Amino acid sequence: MKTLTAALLATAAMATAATACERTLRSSDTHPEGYPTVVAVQEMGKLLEERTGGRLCIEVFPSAQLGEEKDSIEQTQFGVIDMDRVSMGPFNNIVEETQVVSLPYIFRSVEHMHHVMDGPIGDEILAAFEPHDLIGLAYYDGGSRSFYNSERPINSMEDLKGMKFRVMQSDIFVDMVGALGANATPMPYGEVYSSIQTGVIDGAENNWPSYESSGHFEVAKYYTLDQHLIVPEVLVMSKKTWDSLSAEDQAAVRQAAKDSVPIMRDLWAAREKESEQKVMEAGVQLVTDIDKTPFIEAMKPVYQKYVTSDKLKSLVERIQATE
Ligand code: GTR
Repeated sequence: MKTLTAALLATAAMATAATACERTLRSSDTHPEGYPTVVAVQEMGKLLEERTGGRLCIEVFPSAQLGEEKDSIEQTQFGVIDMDRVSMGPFNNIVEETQVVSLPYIFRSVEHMHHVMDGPIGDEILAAFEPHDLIGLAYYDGGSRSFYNSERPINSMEDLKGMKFRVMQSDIFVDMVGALGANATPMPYGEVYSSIQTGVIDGAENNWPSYESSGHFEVAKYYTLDQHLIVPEVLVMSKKTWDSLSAEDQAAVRQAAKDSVPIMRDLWAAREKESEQKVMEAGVQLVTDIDKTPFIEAMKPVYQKYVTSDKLKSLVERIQATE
C-alpha cells in the first residue's frame, strides 16, 4: 500500500511538472545526455521556465533522436523541431557567412575565436541565419578538431597521403582534406564508428569530447593534435517558432541563451580534460609535436576557392585583424 501511494504521488508530481509548462520547445542535439552542449541547453531551459513563470520550457532530445545534423537543420527550418544545437560546419551550404568560421586555421586560438564570436562579427553571423528561416541565438565551444585514424601515427602532412577521412557534410572540409593529400568522405556523425570499424574509412577528425563520447577512440587510436579547425557551435531556433512567441518571450529566449554560454564554457573546459584523460588511459597514441606550418600553407587554395565574395573577404580580414 505504501509503495502504491508513493508511486501515485510520484506520478502526480510528474504530471504537475509536465503541466507546469504551458509550452515545451523541442531541441535537438547529436550528442548524448551529459555532453556539455546538451546540459547547457537544459540549463537554458531552466532559466527560461523560471523567468517566464512556466510559459516556456525546453526539452532536449539527445543522441540524434530527432535526426542527424543535416536533417535536423532542415526540420528546424520547417518548424518541425523548435531548436537545434549544431556545429557551424553543416550550415556552410545554407548560410554563406558560416563558411568563414569553418575555414581551417582561421582562428589562431580558442581565445581568438571567443573574441571574434563574442563581438560584432559574431552578431553579424548570427543575424545571417534569419533569411534561412532560422534565428541564431548563441555560440558554444567546440574546442579544436584534429585527425585520428586506425592505421598509423601521423607525424607530418606526408603521413596523411592517401588516407580516407570522414568529414562533416560541407564542401569546405572535403577540399581541406584534399589539400592535405588525403581523401574525404562526408557522412553523418552517427555512421563514423562503424565506418572506421569496417575499414570504409581510415579515420575522422574531431575535438577531445566528441572523440571520446562517440567511442571513436576505441576504433581509431592514433590522434594527432594538428588542430586544423576551431569551429564554433551554434544554437538556433526555428523562425516559425520564434514568430509565434510574444516580444517578451523572444527577449527571454535570447537572454536565457546568452546566459547559457558561460555555463557551457565551464562545462566544456572540464569535459575536455576528462575526455583527454579517459582516452589516454584507454591507450590512445597521441602526437603533439607536429609542425603546423605546412598544414597552414596547404590551405591557401581552400581560401582562394571559398573566400571570393566581398562579404566573405571582409569577414576574413576583420577576423584576422581581431586581437
Ligand atoms: C562535434 C560537434 C557536433 C557534430 C560532430 C560531427 O564536435 O559538436 O555538432 O558536428 O562534431 O563531427 O559531426
